[in-house]
Amino acid sequence: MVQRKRVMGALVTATVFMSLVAGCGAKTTETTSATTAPQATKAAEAAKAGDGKVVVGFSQIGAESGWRGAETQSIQDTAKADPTIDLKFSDAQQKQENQIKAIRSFIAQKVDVIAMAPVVETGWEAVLKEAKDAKIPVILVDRGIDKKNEDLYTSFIGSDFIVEGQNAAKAMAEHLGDKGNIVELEGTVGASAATDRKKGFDDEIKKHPNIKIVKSQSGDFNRATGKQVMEAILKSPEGKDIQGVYAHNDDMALGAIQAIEEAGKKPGSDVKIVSIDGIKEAFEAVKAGKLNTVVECNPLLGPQLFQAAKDLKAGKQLPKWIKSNEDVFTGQKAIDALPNRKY
Ligand code: GZL
Repeated sequence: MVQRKRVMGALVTATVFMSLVAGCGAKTTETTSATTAPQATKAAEAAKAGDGKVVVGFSQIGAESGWRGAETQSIQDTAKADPTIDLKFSDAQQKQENQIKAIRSFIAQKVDVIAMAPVVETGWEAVLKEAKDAKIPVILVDRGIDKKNEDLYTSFIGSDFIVEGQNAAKAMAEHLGDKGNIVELEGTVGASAATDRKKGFDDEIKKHPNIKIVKSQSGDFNRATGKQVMEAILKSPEGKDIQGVYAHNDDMALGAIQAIEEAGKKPGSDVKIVSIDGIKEAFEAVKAGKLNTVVECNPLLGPQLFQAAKDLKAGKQLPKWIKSNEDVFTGQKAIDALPNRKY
């Protein structure tokens, strides 16, 4: 009788554990009702260990741009295609507090690796210290955090935003014939991608004294917001004499293009446009003569992320920065590349 009770007790424990793990959206193995006590415990243990899989908790910012959607797709598709990966994915809807909650949940689930795209650079110290205390390595994806917290993450997989900004400035100077007034549409305030794209562009454009940034404002990496900001600028005194727009991402550039057209001007000719990301729609806008240069920023980071997670689980060292290779596309080069663009 006691033996039966013990078996039942173990089965209940395993079932409860499995439903908890399943509730977190994890891929779990099915346990059969015929499982006896020792096997039930083994099944529960295996589920906790992710069946020898590499269990990665990823905190995604949200879905603010075409680029972000492409990154999410890459990460989810790569995990789906790889049976050795168990991905726990969380969408923070642009809120840092949701990212912090997700990271705490990953710590509680004892994942092997925590990955995150930090919406802004600051405010991560406490939660990343908790991850460090729990001996769970952290990989930053596509955005960075405060340099003073470099010891709180293992590796950053992403672009050199300063170089992207410099390349955008060089292209803008070329398109403007080295003179003119420009508007800068900045990304999310406090995001490393915005801070560094601004620094790279503004420092480079200083080498062209006849080019003036007459207005610089955040459009939050979002198309609708980018359009609204551009509409307001075009109605302002500074907006009366604009020859160029530099947008920190394609979505804001595409919003600005709409605003410029609605104001009766020709984007791509009256107003030169340079943006960063390289989503397909931006290449199509170049082909339509409405956008002049696209600086590529690679969002297809899924393969690199999961290779890095596997390497960490295998005890390998990672470089502090796994840098993306990127290109700059102007005019015919963009048109020729369009058919092969993957995002
Ligand atoms: C860049 C990434 C930026 C993209 C935007 O790595 O963080 O965030 O440029 C996205 O499109 O919103």
